[in-house]
Formats: sequence, C-alpha cells, structure tokens
Amino acid sequence: MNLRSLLSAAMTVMMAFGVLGVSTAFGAEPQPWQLGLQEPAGSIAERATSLHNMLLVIITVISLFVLGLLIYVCVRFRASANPNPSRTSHNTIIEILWTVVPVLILVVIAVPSFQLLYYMDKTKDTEMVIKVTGNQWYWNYEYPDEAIAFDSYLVAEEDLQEGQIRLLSVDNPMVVPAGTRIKLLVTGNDVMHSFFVPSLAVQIYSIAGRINEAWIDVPEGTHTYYGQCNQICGVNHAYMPIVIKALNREDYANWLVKAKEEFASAEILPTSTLLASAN
Ligand SMILES: [Cu+2]
Repeated sequence: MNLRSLLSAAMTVMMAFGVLGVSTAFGAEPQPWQLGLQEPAGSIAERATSLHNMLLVIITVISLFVLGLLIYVCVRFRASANPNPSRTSHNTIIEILWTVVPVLILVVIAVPSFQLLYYMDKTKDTEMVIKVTGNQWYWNYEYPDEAIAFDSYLVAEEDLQEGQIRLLSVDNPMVVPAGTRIKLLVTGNDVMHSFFVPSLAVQIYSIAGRINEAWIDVPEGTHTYYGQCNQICGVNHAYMPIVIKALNREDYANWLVKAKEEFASAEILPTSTLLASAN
C-alpha cells in the first residue's frame, strides 16, 4: 500500500466516524471530525436542512456537468488533435440555453428558499417570549412574563464538571419548556454580537439600540442545544457560548420556581413594551 492510498483510506475512515458522530447525537453540539450540519431540532432546522440537502444535489450536478465539459474540451480540442481551431464566436441557440437554464434553476431554488424565509419570519405564532442581550462577553436572558433575568457565563476550563463541554458549557443556561414555540427578542448592550444555535437553525444579530425578532420551536424531549456568538465581537468572542436547555413542562415549572427566587428582577420591561420597540 503506497502513501497516497494509505492517506485516502485514513480519510475515508475519519469521514465515516465524522458522519457517525453526527447521526448518534441528537441536536446538541458539534462533534469531532463532524461533516455536514448538526442534526436538526425543530421544524425550522428540519426545513433548513432539507433545503440545504436539495441545494447540495443541484450544486453537485452543476459542478460535475461543468467539470465534464472542461475535460471534454481539453481533450477534444487540444492542439495536437485540433490543429486548425474554429473561428466561431456566436451560437444563438447555445447562448439562449446558457441564459435560460440558469434562470430556471434559480427559480426552482427560489421557491423553497422564500417559503423557508417567510416561515422563519412568523414570530407572531409563539407561546412565550425570551429577551436575549449580547454583552462583552456573555449573554443575558430575560423572561419578561416571569420577571426574571440572569447572566450566562462560560464555565472556565479548570471548573468544568463531569458532562460539561470545554468552551461550550455555561453557568446559567437559557432554560425553556420542550415542545414550545418561543419568540426571541435579541438585542445588544455594547458591540455587535450574534445569537447562533446551529441545531435549532437560529442566527440573529444582537445590536445595541435595536431589538431583532426570531423564533425557535424547541422539540419535545429533554435536550441541551449548544451555540456560540458568531459575530466577531472582541477579544473574548470565542468565550461567550449559548446553551439552551429544554425541559419537560413539569421540570420547567420547578426550575421557574427556583429561578424566581434566585433571579427575580424589578427592572424588567413587560413583553408589550418590548414588542412595541421591536423591529
Ligand atoms: Cu459576541
């Protein structure tokens, strides 16, 4: 076995493990050697993933077609096989085809793409509201209807406990009831941040002086979803992860009782005031 075939065998094994890693973990976090997207959680992520899969097929077919054409002209019209090149500079049929066919492909892509865009924009059909504020360099979560608010900081490497993930675990995760559609009102306190949780397919800018709306539908089941700030926001940009912990209704109610004791805040604006200032 020569070096090249050894390397390609090693790559194949690593890719297989990467794919396995993705499929065995539900939603949650990135996996070592992961290829592709994280397992989708919720209807938005499922739609985004199927759009991505459809685009992947289209783009692969186009790339292979163009590659085939290139190889064909390189071989068929090489100098030794074709010593007297043609002087043709126009061909109406081909020119119409290479204009119309890409337009049709774009139209085919636009239909599901706009459907998803408008679906993601339907923030009004939600059951609860959480206000998310990006800070240098941590997140603050506010539950306006419960009058609680708390900061969420990265757990330092030396303080990690069993089951916690380096650079992704936080002290106080955003806790949500599973099987709920949640409106997120995202804003910032200083520089631009971005609230990004790949498995829930939510990514929205957090900008001081503005409130951006997004929604997530957290599926049933107790799961933890991990994300990160993905707007380069300063020296500790890499150290402000996002953790969304979904609990069943009963556990969520219990958490709420404890959270109200710990995180009660008198300064919280009611949802109606927040929504009135949302963009
Ligand atoms: Cu940030």
